[in-house]
Amino acid sequence: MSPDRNRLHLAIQKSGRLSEQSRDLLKGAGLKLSQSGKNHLAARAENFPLDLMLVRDDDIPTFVADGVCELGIVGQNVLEEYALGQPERRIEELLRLGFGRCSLRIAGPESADEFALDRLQGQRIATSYPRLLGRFLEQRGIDAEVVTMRGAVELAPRLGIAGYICDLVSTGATLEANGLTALADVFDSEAVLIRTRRPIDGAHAEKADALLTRIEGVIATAE
Ligand code: PRT
Ligand code: ZN
Repeated sequence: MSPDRNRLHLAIQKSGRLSEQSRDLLKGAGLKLSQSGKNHLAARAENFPLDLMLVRDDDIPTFVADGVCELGIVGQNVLEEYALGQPERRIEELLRLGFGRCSLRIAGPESADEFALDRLQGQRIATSYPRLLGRFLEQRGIDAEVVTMRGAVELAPRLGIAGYICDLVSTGATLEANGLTALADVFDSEAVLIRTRRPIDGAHAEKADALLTRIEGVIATAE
């Protein structure tokens, strides 16, 4: 997957909650996309000098920060969790895209009216977003232990790993199915278009601006 430097590169999620809407957005912007590359790790716009890199969403900030891809589409949750671990901001958020909306919430087995943030003092909270949760707790002076899990966070209370969880919620069905209630909002998120802060050379910068204008047009009509 060595990038063709004559073309612009945009990283999107290969398969998952953001994939289809990311592709639909680009098609809406008039791009004709074709599969290419082994294992479908890349796709090409036939009518615009743009290659898509199809990757795991967690890798998108790294690709864009390093300038391997000039642009990317990713959830603000993944972007901010990444950025909190970096000393310098190497990614610029260009545009909110209006899909992939969700909230990172603290949830637990009690009801919301029994709950106050102070109850988290000294507790264990399981999450895949340790930096976002850590910032939230620190800003509120709560001393709790953050337990990092890669997935299946909603099982942590039942397994006795942690008393509370901090996970993404959209419909709330997963929390309900696990006997958990949302208790506090940590971070609201949607998909965003991002751009590297590394210098993009002249011709590429013009292409990136042209693409941004097209995408802005799609978003403006959808609003
Ligand atoms: O393989 P890859 O690493 O690329 O994908 P992934 O499994 O890490 O991510 P994926 O496809 O699940 O989510 C991609 C992005 O979609 C997230 O980073 C968010 O920006 C956004 N998004 C929007 C969500 C949700 N809604 C969401 N509900 N991501 C995850 N969930 C999960 C949540 O973690 C929980 O398990 O869905 C469950 C809760 O959903 P409800 O509807 O039951 O509340
Ligand atoms: Zn992921």
